[in-house]
Amino acid sequence: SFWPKTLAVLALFLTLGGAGVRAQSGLIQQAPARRVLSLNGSWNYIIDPYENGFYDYRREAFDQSKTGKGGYYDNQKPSNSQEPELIEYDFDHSPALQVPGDWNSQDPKLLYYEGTIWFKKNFKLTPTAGKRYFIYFGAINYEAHIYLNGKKLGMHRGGFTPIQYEVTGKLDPSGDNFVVVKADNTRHADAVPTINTDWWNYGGITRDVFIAEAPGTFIKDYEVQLAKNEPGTLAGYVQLNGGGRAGQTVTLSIAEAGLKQTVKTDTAGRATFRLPAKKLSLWSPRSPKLYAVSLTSGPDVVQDKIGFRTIQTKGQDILLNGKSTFMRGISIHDENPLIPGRARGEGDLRMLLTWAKELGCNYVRLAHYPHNEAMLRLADEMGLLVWAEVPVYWTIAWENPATYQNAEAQLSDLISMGKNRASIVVWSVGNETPLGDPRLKFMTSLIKKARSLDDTRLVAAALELHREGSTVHVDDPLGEYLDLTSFNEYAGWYWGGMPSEITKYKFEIKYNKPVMISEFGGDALAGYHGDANTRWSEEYQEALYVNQLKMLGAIPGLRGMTPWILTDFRATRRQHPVYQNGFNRKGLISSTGVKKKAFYVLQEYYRQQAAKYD
Ligand code: GCB
Repeated sequence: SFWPKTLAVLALFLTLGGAGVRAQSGLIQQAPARRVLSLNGSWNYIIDPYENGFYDYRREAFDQSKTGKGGYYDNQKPSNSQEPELIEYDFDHSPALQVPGDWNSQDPKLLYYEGTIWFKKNFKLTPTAGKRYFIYFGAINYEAHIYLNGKKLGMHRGGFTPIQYEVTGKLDPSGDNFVVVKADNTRHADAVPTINTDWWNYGGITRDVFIAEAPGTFIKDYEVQLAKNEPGTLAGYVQLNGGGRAGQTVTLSIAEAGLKQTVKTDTAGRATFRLPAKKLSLWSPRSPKLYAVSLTSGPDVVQDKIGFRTIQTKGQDILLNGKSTFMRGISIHDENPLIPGRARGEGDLRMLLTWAKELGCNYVRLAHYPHNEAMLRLADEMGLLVWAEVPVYWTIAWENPATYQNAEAQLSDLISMGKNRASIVVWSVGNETPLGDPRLKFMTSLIKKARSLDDTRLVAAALELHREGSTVHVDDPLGEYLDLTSFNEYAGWYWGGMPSEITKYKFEIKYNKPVMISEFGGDALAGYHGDANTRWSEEYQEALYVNQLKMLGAIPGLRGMTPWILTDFRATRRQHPVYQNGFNRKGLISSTGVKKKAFYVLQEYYRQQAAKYD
């Protein structure tokens, strides 16, 4: 018939158009700090490569059918009747995986799995009248369909940003509830990221899950930062959500600094404040001062720990709190090489950042996608500047509007998640994207979006270069729109001969902006030794770092770098059976936690830079 098809087309249009991609309009700030019920722990799972739990045998989705029933999200159990129904799945007798955690590193048969896995968890929660409830997932890779007590809450695409749904009125008054997630990590050409990347496609519920409780009207969103170009002024806003949000008073207080201001919300429930704050100790890597900030409105109180600093560029300088700085960085994936799999908790994250500190870093590039919010908070606490990025990587479907919407939604969620973190100084809109007009339009739109959401931080992207003889040109037209000239540069590994030969290269850089080398490096198998020309040896990587640092030292505007990479990490494209075995070996630290020789070369260089700048 006509209608169902039209509706299906409409639904498809809405989904592809992005309306189905965003789970919500704006994330709740500090959701984990509210009264929460954690849903971390064991979740029963069912591997479902044919998606039998989602489609019937005519390939019609159960959750689109008249009854909406029939899918695994029903969590059906045989009744006690004399003629029990045929049910061909049973969550309660299925094995369990730990959440948070990717599935690949938890069961050898799932190492390469790409497709659907269903997860189910029972929980006890008796809702209190007048309270509101929100279910929150830190991240699910990649496409997630989420159901509570058999009813669909929504669908979300994007493997690295939080998902949150209001469940007020949907919890069972008896207190017995269950949540089912269909997680599907199938790669798609028009997805963000696209089919081809150089990291493992870890699937599953990879970050924390909880239910947060809030009063009927609550502080949903806020920003508390120094005003742009006015380091002596605090500015920001509070957004209330719920009935009666207009005309409410909101109090911002930073007791330690003796700061307090009470403001009233407008008809939309938004209140803005501005107050002189000349005596604040500014946040910096050397002194990562965080203030206890409290926001109060009616019965709702939110506490946060926030640092205050300024970041700007002037000519080729990067000014942190007005002072020229050199960003001694390292790139990091959201992966614990020792598992190996996605970092699962604060211990893993602290291990990674502690290694970065040991290297002498004041800066980390959290590549190539949004990392855990806990990582951003740790960077605040430990004193590390952060480059935060969205997975607009390599060959994105530049001309597909739905792909753009998806990328923009991920960028918006990243900025929403990170806007109160002093550590974050750079929003990166992508990595090594190929030149072309559709790409330029896509990327400049993302840059515009980032600036519209946050005009206090720098916007960058990891660009590429091209060569003519021994001249290296950096003139990507995108560079015009960015605050940094940041590019990846693999002399001595992918091009340019042996490490000892690369110092002959000279850089021609089109833009008068601070130069940031977003990547360089080469593979070394820890414990494999040879001379400086023996590829894969620690000595080769060591020589590569020595000569890279010499070569880069000749760039007058050089103001920082994030070599590739802190630790070895799993990557499907790395097939060499002796040296790689499914790992990218560009780590300065091996997959067993051993520091390679090049680690000490960079550490010494950073010691010298720190002496010069700090
Ligand atoms: C790059 C990519 C990074 C890769 C790296 C490599 O340029 O940005 O994701 O892992 O090179 O090792 O080739």
